[in-house]
Amino acid sequence: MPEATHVASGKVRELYALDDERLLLVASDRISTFDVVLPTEIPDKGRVLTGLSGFWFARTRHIVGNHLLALRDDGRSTECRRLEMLPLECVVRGYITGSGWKDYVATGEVCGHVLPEGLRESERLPEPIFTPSTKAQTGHDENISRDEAAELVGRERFEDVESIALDLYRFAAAHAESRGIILADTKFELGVDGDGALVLADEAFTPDSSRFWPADRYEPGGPQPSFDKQFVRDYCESVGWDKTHPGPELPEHVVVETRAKYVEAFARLTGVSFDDYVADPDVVLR
Ligand code: PZK
Repeated sequence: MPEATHVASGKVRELYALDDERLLLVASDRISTFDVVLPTEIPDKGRVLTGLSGFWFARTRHIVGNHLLALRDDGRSTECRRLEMLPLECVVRGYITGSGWKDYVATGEVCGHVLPEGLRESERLPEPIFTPSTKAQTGHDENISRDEAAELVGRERFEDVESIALDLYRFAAAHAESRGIILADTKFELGVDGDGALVLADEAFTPDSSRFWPADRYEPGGPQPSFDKQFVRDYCESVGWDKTHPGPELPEHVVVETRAKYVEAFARLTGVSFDDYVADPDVVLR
């Protein structure tokens, strides 16, 4: 195997080129909260997220093809097809929270979708909505209207993207709900392959790219506890951190509890124990 060339760094992931056609996506154990990467890692977080993406790629192929070529034995590295990425983030919201809630409170709309009056924070929407955003190189992605998104990718392409995005969300949200997890919203990236076909890339329906809420604690009318990061957030709030770099070191009990939440989400969603994944990552693809 020739040496891999580093091509990009995300907050918690690295991207390498294997050759002209293939990339290697490596998920680290780093964790970010309030947009800051913390100095303490969560053991196995990268393997949990890589395994979850693999699981969803295998189960959504009837909706759209994806970039996955192979999961490596380390459980955290994905060999994938190199694509031409669309210049937009595909966001689907089934619940009104985060920047969608902010926009709704200010305007009654999110990305041009006029929403019913009187929604409460975190309430389920009558129908999931596609709310694309721009890819910010630094800082926050910016929500854009469907018309602006259509200009970025072309009208016909836009309609395919929106329809695929909504189908993917509906499929994953129904599966998660049957396992006691609300998939409040999700963000993913699509690329185009050499034949001009749309392809699901990057990570898919992981806790880093989606909001997972425990269904048994769902209470609209305010922000919801996060399935995976709530211990981290609560600890960071308890020490009075000002949410600027650098974040606080996490104590061992917060690391242990948070790792357990990731492993629990993995097992609930995939039906596979995390130990079985570690022994053979391909188990999530079958
Ligand atoms: C690609 N990113 C974002 C992710 C980073 C950066 N299959 C693909 N083909 C071409 N480009 C990409 C992908 C994928 N996935 C994804 N940037 C380019 C990203 C992780 C770490 F540094």
